[in-house]
Amino acid sequence: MDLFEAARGFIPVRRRVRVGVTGLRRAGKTSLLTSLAVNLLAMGRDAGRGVPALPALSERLAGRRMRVVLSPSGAESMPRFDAVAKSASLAADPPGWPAPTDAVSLLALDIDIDQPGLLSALPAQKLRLEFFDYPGEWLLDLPLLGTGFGEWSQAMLRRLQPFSEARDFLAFVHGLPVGVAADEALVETGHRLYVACLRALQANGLSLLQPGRFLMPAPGPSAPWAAFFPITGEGRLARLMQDRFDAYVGAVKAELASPGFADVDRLIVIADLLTALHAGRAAFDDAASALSQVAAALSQRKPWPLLPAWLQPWGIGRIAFVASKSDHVASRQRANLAALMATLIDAPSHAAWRAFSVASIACTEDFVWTLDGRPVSAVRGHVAGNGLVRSYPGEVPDRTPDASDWAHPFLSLPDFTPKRLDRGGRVAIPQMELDRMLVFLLEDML
Ligand SMILES: Nc1nc2c(ncn2[C@@H]2O[C@H](COP(=O)(O)OP(=O)(O)OP(=O)(O)O)[C@@H](O)[C@H]2O)c(=O)[nH]1
Ligand SMILES: [Mg+2]
Repeated sequence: MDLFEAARGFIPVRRRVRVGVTGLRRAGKTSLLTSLAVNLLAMGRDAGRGVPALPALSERLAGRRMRVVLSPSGAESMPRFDAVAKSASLAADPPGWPAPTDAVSLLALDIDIDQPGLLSALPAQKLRLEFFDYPGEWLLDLPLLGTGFGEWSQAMLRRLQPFSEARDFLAFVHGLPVGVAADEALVETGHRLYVACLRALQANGLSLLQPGRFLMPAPGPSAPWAAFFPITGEGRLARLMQDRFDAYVGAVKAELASPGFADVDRLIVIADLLTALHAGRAAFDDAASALSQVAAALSQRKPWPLLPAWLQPWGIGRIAFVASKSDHVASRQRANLAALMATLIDAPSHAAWRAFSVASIACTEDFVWTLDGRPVSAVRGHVAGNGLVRSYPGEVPDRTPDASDWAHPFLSLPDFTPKRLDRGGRVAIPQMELDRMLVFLLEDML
C-alpha cells in the first residue's frame, strides 16, 4: 500500500469499487450476487456475534466492526439488482432458487469499516461496493473486436462442420448461388437458421457461440444490422453481411465505453465447469476454449485502442476465475476443481488473478460413502420430491482431462434444493469459498 492509499483510508470519502460479475447463462451469477448481498448484510448486522457469515472476511477484519446497507438508488440508469426479491425465494416454503435474469443489473452496498487498533477513533473507512451482473454471452463478443468478418466467418463455418445441429444452416450457406443478390428475405432466412443453430448448440452444452448477443439480445428493439450470418466470398450478399458485422462490432465497442461498463475495476468470471464435465468432452473443450479466449482478450496489452480503460491492461486490477456450484463435490474434489480452472486460463499478465471453486448457495454436506466396498468422499443434500440424496459424481481432474479421464464419465449432478433462509433473511446463506474470493478481490482495500 503506498502513502496515497494509506492516506485515502483515513479520509471520510466513500470510495467506489465496481466489480463486474460475468458468466454464461445459468453459470451462477444471480446466486452469487444474492449470497454476497445476504451474507454481507448479515455480517454488518451480527458483527462480533455468532459464526460469521463470511469467515475469511471476518478473519481479515480482525475484530474491526463493519456496517453494511444497500445503497440508495439515486438517479442512475442501470436497474438495481433486487436483493430482497432474490432472497425471498430462498426464504419461501419450500425454498427455491432465485429466478433467472436476462438483463444487466447492479447490486450496490455501502460499507463502513472501523479503523484498526489505535486509529479506531478516526472516521471509518467508507466503501461503495458495486457488483455489476453482465451476461457472459456479451463478453464472448470481445474476441470479435480483434477479428475481421472474413476470418471470423471462415473459422465459424469450419467449427460448425461436425455438428448435426448446424446441418440446415450449412446447407443454406453452401447452397447459395455465386453472385446472389443481397436480398432481405434471403438474409432473414440465413439469420434465422444461424440463430436456431446457435440455440441448438447451446442447448447441447456448447459455450463458444458468437455473436453472443444473438443468444442474449440486449434489451429493446433490435437494429436492422443485427441480422447477419457467417459467409465467405466476395459477392454482394457477403459484402452486406460484412457491413452488418462491422456495425455490430461498432455497437459493442460503443456499449463497452458507455458509463456503467467503462469503470469496472475488478472482475469475477464464472464458469460452470462441473456441468461442462458432465456434458462430455466436446462441451468441455468448447467451454475451455471460450474461457481461454475471454481470458486472452482480457489479458492482451492494449488490445484494441478503441476499448475503454476497464478492458485495457491498467483497467481491471484483479480477476477471480470462479468454478461455480462446487457443493456438488466433496472437499478434495473442490480443490481439484479450482486447480482445473487455473489450468484453463492463460494468466492475465497485467492483473492479479486467482482461480476459485465456489458454492454461492451451498446445499450439501460432505460424507464418506462406501461404494463397491471402497470409501469415497461424497456429498448429500435435498432434492425436491426425493428427500435426502447422496451423490458421488466422480473424480474431478486437476488439469485438462485426457483420454483416461474421459473413459470414466462424470456422473449426474442432482438439482439440490437450497436450505431455507429464515423469514426476513436474518441468517446467513451457507457458502463455500465465496468469502475467500471476496477477500482476494478487495485485499488491497481491507
Ligand atoms: N448446488 C448449487 N447449485 C447452484 C449454485 N449456484 C447456482 N446453482 C444452480 O444454477 C442455477 C442457475 O444459477 P443462477 O445464479 O440463476 O445463474 P445465472 O448465471 O444468473 O443465470 P441467468 O440469469 O440465466 O444468466 C440455479 O437455479 C441453481 O439451480 C450453487 O452454489 N450450488
Ligand atoms: Mg442471472
